[in-house]
Amino acid sequence: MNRIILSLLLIAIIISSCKKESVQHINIIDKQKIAEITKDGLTATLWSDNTSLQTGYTKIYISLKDIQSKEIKNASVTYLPVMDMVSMGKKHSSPKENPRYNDEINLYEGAVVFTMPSSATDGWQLDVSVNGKPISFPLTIATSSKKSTGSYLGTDGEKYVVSLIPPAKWQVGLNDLEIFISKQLSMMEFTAEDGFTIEFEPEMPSMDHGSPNNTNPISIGNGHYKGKVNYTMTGDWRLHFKLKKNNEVIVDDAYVDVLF
Ligand SMILES: [Cu+2]
Repeated sequence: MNRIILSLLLIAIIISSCKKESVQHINIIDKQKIAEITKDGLTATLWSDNTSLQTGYTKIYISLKDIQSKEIKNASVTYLPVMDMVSMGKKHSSPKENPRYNDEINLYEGAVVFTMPSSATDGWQLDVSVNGKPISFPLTIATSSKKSTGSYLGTDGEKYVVSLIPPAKWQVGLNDLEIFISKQLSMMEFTAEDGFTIEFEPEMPSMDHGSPNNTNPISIGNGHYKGKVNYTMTGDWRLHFKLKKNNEVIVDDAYVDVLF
């Protein structure tokens, strides 16, 4: 009798531990679905980290399925963000990073810097090319509560877009700081810009002080620059970036605002 109870108990333990394991193996996508289009047997789904898209540097993920609902992981995918400014009779693009397949999340991962919000008349679309086939997603872009990107005319006559890459979370003390710099080549073309040295200064405008022990962002390639910001308290912070080339100031004060 005792043996039967013991073996039943053992079986129960095995079953429950098996259950636990299978639950852990389920791949949960913690992304929000933005839009989905099926065209010529291809289903393309856009995903984001947030429920709504806002101005600033924004990760945009995409998943692709064929007509048999099989994941397509090896397509060549590009993004072209387009804003149609009907009120001014012109179209323009914005900085972007073409998506690449990320095995850890089973999604293609790219980014777009939305430089302005949608309005009643002017709207954004994301033109996606999958192995040369075009799919166009209309998007609504809200205004970010804090300025997280800006366009600046450099002393070299070039136009630059400087954007904060939002971290998952800010904390009091030292934080990783990453920004993305692009040069505007034309209304429709932007390119990542690596050649700057950057002087960085955080400021608390409401209290008229900065903070010590910050690290200037340095180029890590593809227009990305990485440094450290030291927040001595929570509240409103303004991050000032002076962009230099060959010791010459190109942009005196590119800045973004942070509240946490
Ligand atoms: Cu616009």
